[in-house]
Amino acid sequence: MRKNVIAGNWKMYKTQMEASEFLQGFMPQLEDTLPDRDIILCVPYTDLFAMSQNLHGSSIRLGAQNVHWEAFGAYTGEISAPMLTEMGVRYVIVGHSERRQYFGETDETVNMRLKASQNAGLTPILCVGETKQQRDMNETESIICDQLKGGLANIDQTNLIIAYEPIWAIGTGDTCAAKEANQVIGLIRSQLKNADVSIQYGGSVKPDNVDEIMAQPEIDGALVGGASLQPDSFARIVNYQK
Ligand code: G2H
Repeated sequence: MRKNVIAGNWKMYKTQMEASEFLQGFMPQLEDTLPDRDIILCVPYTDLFAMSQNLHGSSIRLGAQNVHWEAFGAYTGEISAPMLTEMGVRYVIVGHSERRQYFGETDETVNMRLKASQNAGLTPILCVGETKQQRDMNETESIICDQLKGGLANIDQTNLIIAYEPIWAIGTGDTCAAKEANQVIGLIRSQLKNADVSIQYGGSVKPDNVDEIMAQPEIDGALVGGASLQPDSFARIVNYQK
């Protein structure tokens, strides 16, 4: 059964103190019974410890935004999957377009990070998506298929979430039409071996478009950047109505 999954991606925002303030505003706004959806907050590494303590006993799950493929070693500045799990982290974003664009992430390194995450018991959220130029040249399908093929080579698809994030719709306010996102997510699903993988849409998801996005039959959730930073807007998003 596919599960609905709403994840906030805080990117490089919020100090530990700001993260605690966020939770004070956010937690009281969560509706009591949301058994049909998982809620995840993917926060900066420096917020993880305080967040894991503050979220203890709550239904909100903790995620990181990247992970190294080795369990330990001389990799200055990197963080491994066992380090994350020990801190109570259960999810990790892998291959976000900002990591591909600014930090040289490739399908091969994405694949290694996915393997390391699953080996440590983390559920990776694999991000795929095309640029505006690729979309304009009708290359969306081939780009997505290549990213899936390379990223998912020899990867177990039972412990996996995928996020379709068209790069042209990220942080731009320019949302991909819900129907178009639904169509691409259907294509992604057709490429998978496991029909139960949850597939999210990401890219300028906001309180005023989340209901329409979540009403699409192929879309199982949202990966939310900017609108996850304010307690009120993220609360409205996780309390979406289908
Ligand atoms: C896409 C998304 C979160 P935003 O990067 O992963 O960010 O919602 O700000 O477009």
